[in-house]
Order: sequence, then C-alpha cells, then structure tokens
Amino acid sequence: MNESFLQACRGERASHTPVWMMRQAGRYLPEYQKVRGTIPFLELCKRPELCVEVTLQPLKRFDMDAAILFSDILIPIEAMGAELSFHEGKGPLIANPCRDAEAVGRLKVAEPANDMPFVQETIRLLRRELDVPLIGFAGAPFTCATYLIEGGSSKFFHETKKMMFGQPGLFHRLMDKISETVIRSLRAQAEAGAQALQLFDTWAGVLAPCDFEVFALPYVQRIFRKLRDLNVPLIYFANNGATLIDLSAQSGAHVLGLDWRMDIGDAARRIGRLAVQGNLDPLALFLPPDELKERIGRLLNGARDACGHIFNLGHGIHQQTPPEQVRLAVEFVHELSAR
Ligand code: 1CP
Repeated sequence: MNESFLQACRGERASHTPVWMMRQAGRYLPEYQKVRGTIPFLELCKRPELCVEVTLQPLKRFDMDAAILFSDILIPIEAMGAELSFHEGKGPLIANPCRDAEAVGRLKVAEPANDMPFVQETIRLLRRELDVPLIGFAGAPFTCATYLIEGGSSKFFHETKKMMFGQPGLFHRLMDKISETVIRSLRAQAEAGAQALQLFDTWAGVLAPCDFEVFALPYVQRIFRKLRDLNVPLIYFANNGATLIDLSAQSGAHVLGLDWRMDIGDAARRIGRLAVQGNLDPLALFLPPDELKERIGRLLNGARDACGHIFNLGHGIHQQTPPEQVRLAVEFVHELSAR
C-alpha cells in the first residue's frame, strides 16, 4: 500500500509529495465518456460496479497517490427527499426547492444503509482493488443548502441569502438536518473502508466572513467533531476561501484544501499545524510542459515548510484538459519532490 497520502495528511514526511486531483474521474477522460454514453449520470452513481470502474480509470493511466470515490455531493440531498435530476449542459435541478418551514419539515435525515447503500457497496468493492488510499466525501452543509434552496446551481444565491438573513431560525433548522445527514453519510463511508474524508464547500466563498462564521462554520465544526473518533484524516476544502482561511483553520479538519487564488506558503504559515492540499490553477494544465514543470516546482517550494503537503489542483479538472498533461503533472510532482 502506497501510504504517502496518509502520511502527508498526518504531517509526516513521505518519500515524495503525494498527488491526486479533484474530479480526476470525469469527463476529460474518453473512457469515462464511453461509460457515460451508455447511462445517465445519476443512474451511474447508483451502480457500484460502474462506479468502481470509473473511480479506477484515472489510476490506470496515472500514478496518483490517492483515489476518490465516484459519487456526487447531491446523492445525500436526494436521499433527504429532493427530487433531483441532471440535465445535459444545465447541471443539477431539484423540482421541489426547499424554501419554507413546511419544506424543511418534510426533509428527512437520510439513513445511508437504506437510502444510499450503493455508496458503501462501491467503497467495499474498491478497497479490494486499490493499492492507494480511498477518499470518501460529502458536500459541506452550506454548499448542500444552496442546491436545496435554489433548486440547482446558482450565480447570486438570492434565495439562499433571503432565507439566511430573513429567516435565520429556519435556515439553521435546515443546516441541522443536512449536517446530521452528512455525519451519517461520512461515518458510513469510513465504516465501509474510506481512509480519509473530504468536505467540499464549493460555495463557501460567496459568504462574508461574519456570515460564514455564524451560518456555515459551526456545522463544519460539528461534523468534524462527531467524526474525530474514526481516526481518519479529515479534509476541508472551502472554494474561493482566501478570506475565510483563519476561520477555516478552526474547522477541526486535519488538512485544509486550498483553491489557486491564494499563495500556498502564506496559507501554510497562517494555519500552523494543519496540512495543506492544493493548489495549482486547473488551467495551468494547459501550459507547455516546461512552463508547467516550472510552476509545479514553485508550488512545491512554496509549500516546503507546511506541516504536510498533498499536491492537488485548486478546483476540479476542466473537461477539455488533455489527459497527457495530467500524466506529465503527476510525473513532475513526483520527480521534483523525491526525497
Ligand atoms: O455529465 C456528467 O458526466 C456529470 C459530471 C459530474 C461528475 C463527473 C458531476 C455532475 N459530478 C461528478 C463526479 C463528482 N462530483 C465527484 C467524483 C469524481 C472525482 O472527483 O474524481 C465529486 C467529488 C463531485 C463533487 C461535487 N458535485 C461538487 C463538489 C466539488 C466541486 O467540484 O466543487 C459539486 C458542487 C457537485 C455538484 C455537481 N455535480 C455535477 C454537476 C454538473 C454539479 C453542479 C456544479 C455547479 O453547480 O456548477
């Protein structure tokens, strides 16, 4: 078993800086497109043998140091009672957005063993195949809440903020239910064999720090507090989170994921004993190889004093990324960080 990822999460020195990439299984790979050509996305997420195949696709091509479960942050949302569908080019849609007390009351706290058993089954199957650690994940409560309240993706988060500011009590009740679902989902994933857990807070960056502190962070803290006993690394990724970094450092995570907008060395100095994960601009994968290598070298150097560094992108891989560039980036990280 290649332990470099888990070592870096614990702040231990590994033989090289471990690397994986957000959305490493996905639409930039022709073999993923081939599977997707036969089945809609949401159905794919519910077929363990296909989720295993898709999770393994990037690991067959590239020397990644960790695998991430193929699933989606909206799976537990559907399990709570959201009428979820995905539309080509439009992203997720929820037919019954959750905007009043009745709707919040109707949502249930999901029970992973009954409501999403395919996730745990995928993990059990994957663990038999993998020789790198497997990362499980969930959406952070605020990010999940935006999808539930807006009814899909959003640009201005009008409905979310209307509830947050206008009916804070109701918003907190919704966050309670989501958080309990996330806790159960992540616990079930770890019990099935996930060796690290990441919370994706994709939309945290649309909040002012004062609102993040009141409406989002306490739930992240609760989730990590309740999962500490699992003894697996806990990773918090707040996208567009440069202004939230000092607060994020109080989340209870062992590792902070960073987007590319912040300097990794500055972030590492500010967060002290936590490990960092990140943070190459995903579009840097389009650079000519020599410039890509130079940039990766600078990033590794910037993170040299961090208490553990896991190399990653600052957000998900873009669909148009040439797979060959991903292979090169992984090679450069390993070559330049070999100790
Ligand atoms: O058409 C397709 O094939 C679907 C594309 C796709 C894929 C490959 C979606 C739809 N989700 C996924 C997989 C996925 N999603 C993974 C596992 C794969 C991996 O990382 O290797 C993970 C971890 C996610 C998590 C996820 N889903 C997030 C958080 C991370 C992030 O990118 O910020 C979010 C916000 C989603 C929601 C989602 N899923 C898919 C879409 C189109 C969206 C909406 C994004 C938006 O609102 O803009």
